Amino acid sequence: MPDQPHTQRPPIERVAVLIPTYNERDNLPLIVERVRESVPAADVVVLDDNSPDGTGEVADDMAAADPQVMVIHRQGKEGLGAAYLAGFRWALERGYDAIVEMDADGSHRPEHLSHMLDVAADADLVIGSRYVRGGKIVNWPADRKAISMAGNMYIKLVLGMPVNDATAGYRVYRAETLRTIGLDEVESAGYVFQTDLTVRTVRAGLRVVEVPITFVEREIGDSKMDGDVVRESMTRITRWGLAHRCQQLRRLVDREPTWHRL
Ligand SMILES: Nc1nc2c(ncn2[C@@H]2O[C@H](COP(=O)(O)OP(=O)(O)OP(=O)(O)O)[C@@H](O)[C@H]2O)c(=O)[nH]1
Ligand SMILES: [Mg+2]
Repeated sequence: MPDQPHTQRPPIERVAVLIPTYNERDNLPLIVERVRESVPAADVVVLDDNSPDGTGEVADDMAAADPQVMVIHRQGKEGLGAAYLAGFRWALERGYDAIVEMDADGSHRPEHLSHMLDVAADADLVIGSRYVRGGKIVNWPADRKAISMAGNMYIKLVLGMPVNDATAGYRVYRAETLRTIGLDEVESAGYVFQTDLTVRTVRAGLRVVEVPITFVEREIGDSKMDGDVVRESMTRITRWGLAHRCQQLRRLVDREPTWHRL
């Protein structure tokens, strides 16, 4: 997206990598180990929704063995957005400078993170993007790719957003960004949460930078994506788009017509 005037941003010293989990017991140790190797200074915070497969206990064991691994246990499955909101509040209260979103299933390669953090030195939100030059998707069936690409095109069109991968779940937020956009007003609890926060960040006039990543489809465990996710996203995005256009129209109508002055 076009460069906005660069403002002086404070250095990023403390980083929290938030990993939401629901039934990821086999994936979790692998991803945590990769994050700890790739960015040793970063703390890892698992956000588990009381997974029936015992992911929470696996996380507890890792936390007991490593002071840089922490766990937030939530009561039950309330959605990805709700888990992230709890994690954001937790990290903001503890003074982290940058807060990272990363899936547990290996789709978001921790090996990209160091570069994303470097880019965040001069950005308010860094998105690990599949849909900029150099971005790749490995092992997605054609229909899944088509749904994701069409969804992103729809978002660009309806919301007039200059972001190519607004649904992406691999991100670095500066703490100040999360404070500015106001988390208390966010209602999206499911996957549409990602688009919601992208829109809020762009509309707040903050600097969003997309860096290309290679997204790798999960090899272990089951997806939590379903038709409801797509339906919820489309309904909300259409509603936001209409509300935005109505607002623009109202502003236009309220403006004093120039022919009055002729
Ligand atoms: N805490 C929490 N985590 C969730 C919830 N739903 C999904 N997740 C986690 O969010 C991440 C993304 O979920 P996935 O099922 O991989 O969704 P996806 O990446 O869109 O779908 P796939 O391509 O099939 O993997 C994973 O780490 C999940 O375990 C939830 O309700 N609560
Ligand atoms: Mg996944």
